[in-house]
Amino acid sequence: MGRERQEERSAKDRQLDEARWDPSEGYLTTDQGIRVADTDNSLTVGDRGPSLLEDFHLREKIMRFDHERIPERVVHARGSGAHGYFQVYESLARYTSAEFLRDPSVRTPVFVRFSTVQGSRGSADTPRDVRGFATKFYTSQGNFDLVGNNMPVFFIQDGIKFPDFVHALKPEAPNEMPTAASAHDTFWDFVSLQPETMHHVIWLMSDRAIPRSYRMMQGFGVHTFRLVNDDGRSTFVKFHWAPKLGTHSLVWDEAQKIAGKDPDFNRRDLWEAIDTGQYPEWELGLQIIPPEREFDFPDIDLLDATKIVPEELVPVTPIGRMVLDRNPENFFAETEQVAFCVGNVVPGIDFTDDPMLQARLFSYLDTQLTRLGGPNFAQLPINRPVAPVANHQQDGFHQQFVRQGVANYHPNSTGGGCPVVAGGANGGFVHFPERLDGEKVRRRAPSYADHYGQATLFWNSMSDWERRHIIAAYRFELGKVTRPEIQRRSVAQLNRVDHDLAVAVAVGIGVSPPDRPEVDNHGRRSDRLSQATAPHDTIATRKIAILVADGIDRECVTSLVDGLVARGAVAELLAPTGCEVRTGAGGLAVTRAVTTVASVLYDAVVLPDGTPAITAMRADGYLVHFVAEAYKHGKPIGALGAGRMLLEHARLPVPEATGSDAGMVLQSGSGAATETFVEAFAAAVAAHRHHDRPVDAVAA
Ligand code: HDE
Repeated sequence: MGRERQEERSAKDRQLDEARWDPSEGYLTTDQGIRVADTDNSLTVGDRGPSLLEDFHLREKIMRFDHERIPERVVHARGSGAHGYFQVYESLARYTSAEFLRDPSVRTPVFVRFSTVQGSRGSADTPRDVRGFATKFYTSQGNFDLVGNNMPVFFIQDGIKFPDFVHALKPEAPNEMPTAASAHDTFWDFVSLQPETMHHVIWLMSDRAIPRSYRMMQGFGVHTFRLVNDDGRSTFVKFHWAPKLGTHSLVWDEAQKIAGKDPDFNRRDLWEAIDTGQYPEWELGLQIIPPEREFDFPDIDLLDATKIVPEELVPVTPIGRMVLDRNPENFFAETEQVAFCVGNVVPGIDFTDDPMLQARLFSYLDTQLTRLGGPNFAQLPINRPVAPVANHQQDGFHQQFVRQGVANYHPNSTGGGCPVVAGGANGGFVHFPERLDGEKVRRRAPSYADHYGQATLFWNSMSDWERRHIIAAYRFELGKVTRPEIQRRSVAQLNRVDHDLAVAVAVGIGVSPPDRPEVDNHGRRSDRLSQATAPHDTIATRKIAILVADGIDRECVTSLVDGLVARGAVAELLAPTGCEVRTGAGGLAVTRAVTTVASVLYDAVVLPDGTPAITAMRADGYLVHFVAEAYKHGKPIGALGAGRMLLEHARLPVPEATGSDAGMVLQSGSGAATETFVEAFAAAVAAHRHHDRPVDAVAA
């Protein structure tokens, strides 16, 4: 059976192969297959006369162009996708009858789409925002969609509030501003009036909202789901994706500048990593909660999407690995047309009564009708399951198949009774027979009442620098709010999360600070919430700028490149122009002119030895700014030999001679980079950012 299922991946590939259309050969034709003799000139009466209606090629070409756009997603409009596979480590048969979670030999094909939430399809990649992390598993039993985010909670507890929340978050109605930003009145008005948002808002104000890369962020299913095994036993689970490269962020000043320098920053990063064979990987983990423990967690209702279950209470069990190894061939056909649906589950995975999850079950199917123009979107190549499809659904806009036979109803005898229903024993989906009893009510459960405790938990769990960033983010966002009453109300809400936080934010935005705590901080923390506790052990795929100019020391540069590339980093030589630079030992090719990029697009910078080169760089404002800005953003900076002169010129605090301090790594003397230097510099890059510097881009 395992061998057969190895075929699933190639089955999906074959589907996509069949859909592949290559118009790059042969004659140009109309949509009707008629060869076109001239596509550059309309049919006119005489050289300068009016165009003729009978010009079918003109009419068709313009008509098709006029209708190229489809409605963008209501939320998560800006996204980037990739193909790959998922493989479970060992059978989870004791928890689930889902085949793809029971057979470790199976590589289940997946398509993942990452996204921002607020901005339109053409908006930049790096606003302060939640990131979507949606995965479609094409399993042998049908499609399973895990439509998650990079934060483990959501703003609201009941899906009926989603339209209100999204209206408040999106650009404001009169002027469609601001694009891709929550820093405006209606968002803060809503969240300050709806305290259940407090927990997610503090995540949004943290560095999680500005991931360095889609490849370096966690993913969460958010809701509690059920796994159901062959015996019908249900187990509650929460899904967690952990990136192999660690969880890393940008700093806010940098994120804003990237939005101008390279609005496609995260999209390009994902594309290039896959294109160069550095395939991103995540480990899928589960928090596994047996049904008898459902009510074991004080202040946490498992059905409340604004709450986490801290990993100290329920650890994450790793269950499998996902690798993304193929870029889409056509953005529109794949990334834009992919239709995720929370309701796509396979036997062995089931829902809970979380009212957010329940509302989503309706919304994701419904929204595609408008976005993809009718009910046949599951037939699109990117959405088609690898499992066979057979039913009595028919017709509708854009039907792709020519249905055979007369039996389009059930029961039938005209088609021999087919297709037949499966029943549980034959793999039919049987809903978990949850026992329910209750009155119809419109009422929020009392077990959902604590709106602040986990926001406080998050705040308590942060390192000093993470707290500084959070304060700066609140100050930035609320500083942009124009109505003082919204600012004051927001500070009052924060005073229920943590008094010091509220005071720091109030002072920053010019609101009178609260004089005493509204509630006492409970003092609890969960260390896994801090990015400072995440592993920092690799420099794989980090982009390192090596600044060069005429007169740079060739041996120094090549030893650096070799040492960094050997550790998996991407080293680029940036020079004042795109021409090769002169060295004592011949010309040296450069990657690109520094003026086409900026320090914000790199993880670290190195200044190799070479007195003539460094002397010239000191007179180049672009290069001096490059280094100073990298310093301000906490990035590792390496300097060898004469390289330190540029740091001194930029008035940066430089460690004495050889050594390293707060991510500044120096090697004195001339010649090749030593192993000791490369090792120390790599360690500084692996640490990601150095927020312990006297000059901080986000001092709050
Ligand atoms: Fe979504 N959400 N959502 N959402 N969501 C959509 O579906 C919705 C929620 C998430 O890359 C829409 O196909 C409601 C939570 C992602 O294509 C829409 C509610 C989480 C994506 C929709 C939520 C998400 C969407 C827009 C409250 C994290 C992008 C286009 C009940 C667990 C999927 C579409 C992609 C997209 C509705 C809340 C994640 C309108 C009603 C919670 C990653 O159907």
